[in-house]
Amino acid sequence: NFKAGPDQGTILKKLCEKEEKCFKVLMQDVLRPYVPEYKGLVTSDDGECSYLQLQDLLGDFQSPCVMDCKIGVRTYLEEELAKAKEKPKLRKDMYEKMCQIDDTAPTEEEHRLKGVTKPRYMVWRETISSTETLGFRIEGIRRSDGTSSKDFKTTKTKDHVMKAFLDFTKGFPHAIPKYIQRLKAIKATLEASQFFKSHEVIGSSLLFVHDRSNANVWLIDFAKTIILPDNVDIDHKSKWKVGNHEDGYLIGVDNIISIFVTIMEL
Ligand code: 4IP
Ligand code: ADP
Ligand code: MN
Repeated sequence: NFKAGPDQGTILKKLCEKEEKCFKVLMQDVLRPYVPEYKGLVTSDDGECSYLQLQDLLGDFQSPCVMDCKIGVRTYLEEELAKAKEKPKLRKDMYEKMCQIDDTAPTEEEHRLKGVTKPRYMVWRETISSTETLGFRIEGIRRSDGTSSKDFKTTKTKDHVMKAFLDFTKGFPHAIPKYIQRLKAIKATLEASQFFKSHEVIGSSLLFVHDRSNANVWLIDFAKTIILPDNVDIDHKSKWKVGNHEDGYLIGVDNIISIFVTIMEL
């Protein structure tokens, strides 16, 4: 997905200033062991582009299996919602992505306009997947043979998700208790984290990685993680209402833990 970094065991991700800010804070937070190490900025030779140099989380694995789960009940910023309300911008690409999955999903008007707003598309994606109900969704899985699948857009029920987790860990039973242990540590650390207390975490993922001998989980993708306004506190599990900034992050973590625990007891 990303370019290899100049230092061994690192990758380069296109700079997003919000994300850089998060990584800087995270390097000083109790969550540090659970995110890729941030090694600073790198500029391309022509000086055109800047990149975040991050620890390659796959670096210590041999033929890793990788799963990306996007966490939270909401996948767009309140700011994007406000913008769309103020001046609705129709997205043809999102309308087309919608039709590809279900050509009966757009309303008559949306069909006529051949466009939908971004929040309309994002909310629809949340409702056809497990995001709305379970607080997370599977974005993609890569198997040890290198083949990958992004075919989880309509994976919605607990049962359906569990089947996908079972398939992901098939042949690697040692990974399941390791994932549970790590997720419990992540949950406890989130509850103690000043970063987590002060940020709205949107569109971020948990990255699951295992091979024949190891398994681990990290928090990644802070491009849409933003600091909360001074007067706002969230608990990351209360219902989101416009303006309250809740993200449902802990709902997702709890449900993933509970699904892995169910799998382990099978
Ligand atoms: C994508 O929808 C993802 O939600 C992207 O999030 C999002 O980028 C895209 O918005 C949206 O079109 P599909 O997954 O259904 O293709 P991510 O980058 O985490 O995958 P943002 O910038 O919101 O994160 P646009 O506006 O970038 O197209
Ligand atoms: P984007 O903001 O473009 O969605 P992400 O940060 O979510 O980018 O990363 C996209 C994918 O790249 C992830 O699903 C994961 O497979 C891979 N990835 C991200 N960060 C790392 C990392 N530090 N090490 C290894 N792979 C990573
Ligand atoms: Mn992203």
